[in-house]
Amino acid sequence: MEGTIIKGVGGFYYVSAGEELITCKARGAFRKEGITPVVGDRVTLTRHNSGYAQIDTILPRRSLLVRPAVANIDRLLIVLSARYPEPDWLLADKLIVQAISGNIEPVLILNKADEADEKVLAAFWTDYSRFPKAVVSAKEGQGLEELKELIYGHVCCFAGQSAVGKTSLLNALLPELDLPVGELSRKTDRGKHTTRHAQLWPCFLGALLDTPGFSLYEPESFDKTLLQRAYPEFLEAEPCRFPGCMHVKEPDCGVKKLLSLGKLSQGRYERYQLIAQDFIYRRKHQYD
Ligand SMILES: Nc1nc2c(ncn2[C@@H]2O[C@H](COP(=O)(O)OP(=O)(O)OP(=O)(O)O)[C@@H](O)[C@H]2O)c(=O)[nH]1
Ligand SMILES: [Mg+2]
Ligand SMILES: [Zn+2]
Repeated sequence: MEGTIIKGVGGFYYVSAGEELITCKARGAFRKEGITPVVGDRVTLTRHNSGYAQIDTILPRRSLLVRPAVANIDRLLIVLSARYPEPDWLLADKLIVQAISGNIEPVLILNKADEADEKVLAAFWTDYSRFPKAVVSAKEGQGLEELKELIYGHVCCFAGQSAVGKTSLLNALLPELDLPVGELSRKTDRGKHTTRHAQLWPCFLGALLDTPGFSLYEPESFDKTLLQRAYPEFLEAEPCRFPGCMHVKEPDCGVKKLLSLGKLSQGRYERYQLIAQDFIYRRKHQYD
């Protein structure tokens, strides 16, 4: 039998197969082999006369994300909150890099448009002009039709810090779900991590995955093609002096020239520098 893992909690996997939802455990050998089934995985399973069904194999994945751990996603819906919490642009840029390295198309979503000021809106439109995107409000329903169009026919996963409104957007798109949403902690202005597990909801001829909010991620690799896809605006640059230029400290860098001509977003470039320097540091120390 074949099915899709829609949720995994405490060693149990809930697998949707046809019209059924089957509670499974993973084959014992997975652990020894260091394999972990994740939400979105297509699996084969066997049922037993007593006890839980067993996941026997994980079918080849067409994509894999590490954080959140989800498989077979086509699009990563990176949600930023216009306000409360303030948009975490650096996390968004890191998630773009992560999506691209996992072979997933990034889509930028600015939620809480009802509370957005002009500055945030302008930054969102310029910094992400080359990516598919939408400005929405889960609260007031703004932009939901555009969001639906971005989702239609794709398996999409929400990602972004706690309290940006990922679950609220899911509720706005699929009101029958009526999932619990959280508040902001008044003391820390941080989310409360209301969603605890990734879960997949089939809809719009594709699926939506809700995930817990999180705030840290470090990309593992940073090769040239990844860089070009995560920073398509760099493609406008003249060739750099060094072919392996990381556009950070090297002389005669086309990207820095683009910046000095005002043709590149200062914010995007500054955040790029942080991500690239981090990566260069980790590459240097990976065998320490
Ligand atoms: N003003 C406004 N508030 C919103 C909007 N969308 C969500 N919120 C509020 O933001 C808070 C957090 O919403 P959630 O949907 O729980 O956020 P989340 O991203 O799922 O958070 P985690 O599950 O913790 O990762 C709630 O108090 C929502 O009511 C919006 O469009 N406008
Ligand atoms: Mg949530
Ligand atoms: Zn360069």
